[in-house]
Amino acid sequence: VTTELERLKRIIDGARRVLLTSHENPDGDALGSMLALGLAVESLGKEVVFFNKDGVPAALEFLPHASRVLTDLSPRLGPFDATFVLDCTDLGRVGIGLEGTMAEGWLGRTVIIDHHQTRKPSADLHVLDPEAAATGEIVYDLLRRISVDIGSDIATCLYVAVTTDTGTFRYSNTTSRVLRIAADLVDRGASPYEVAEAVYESQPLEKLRLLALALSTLETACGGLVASIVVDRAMFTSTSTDRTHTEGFVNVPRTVRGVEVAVMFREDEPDLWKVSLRSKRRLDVARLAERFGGGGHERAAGCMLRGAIEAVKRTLYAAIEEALEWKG
Ligand SMILES: [Mn+2]
Repeated sequence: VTTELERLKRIIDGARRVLLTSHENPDGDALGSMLALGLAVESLGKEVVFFNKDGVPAALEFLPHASRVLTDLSPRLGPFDATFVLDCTDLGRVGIGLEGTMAEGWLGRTVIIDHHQTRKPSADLHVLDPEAAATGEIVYDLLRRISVDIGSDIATCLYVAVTTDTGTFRYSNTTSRVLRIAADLVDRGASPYEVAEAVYESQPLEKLRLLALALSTLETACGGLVASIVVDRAMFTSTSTDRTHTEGFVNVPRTVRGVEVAVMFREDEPDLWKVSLRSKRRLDVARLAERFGGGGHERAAGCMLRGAIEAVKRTLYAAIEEALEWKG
């Protein structure tokens, strides 16, 4: 990672106009690390453009400079000398076919920065650190190395990145190092209370009404190792909500005592279910999701399944039982 950060520094030094982007359906780490790096590059006198296909979700609109994130990447904005893709292992996850644009040189040098390993390089430079809790942690390391002054705007963006990806320092990726980084970011102007209030305590009322309906379906399987909830189309209609309101729901069944795998079945189209999977310790849910054409990370993954809910549940539970080697 040290040599990659040096190469990244040289790319920044040599660039005049830079594009920053992150994965579709962005989370706090995707947007926080993207904005932090962009503001830092801008402070070095470069021109920066922020892009995310899906824009900024309401809960993250408080991020400094969030209003500058474009959702439309007009050709007139480029060409760029460099493009930084944050919090995704591959250019495809930006969601707009950037891979194809590369050939024309419009993106300039492409750099992927992520805290997950990849088997499939898709950019000129990959800065990957699976030891880092969040992409924001890697960006923090970079900014310290290139001696950018981390003011309160950048500190807030990076603090949001590391707190959201660690579940506010509760997940297994919470290290003493990321806690020290967070403390330093607070010293530089990030406010833990204001961030927590904006991210966790500013939910639209209808989202909680939807959660109440979803929780009424809570059930366990595999002798209590699995807990699941269902969000179907009738629930969206009766609460005037949509899929975006299910963000974070899968973490609720995860809190049941003894549960190893939490599942949310969300009906995106009639009888077409988006299955979100979260695990605690034993199960690699990315491998499980891959069996059904999905993917993700070891502790958080997803796939699509088609059919009536009872059949979809049976299929998934059988696969989990097999993976956990559980015998009922
Ligand atoms: Mn992340």
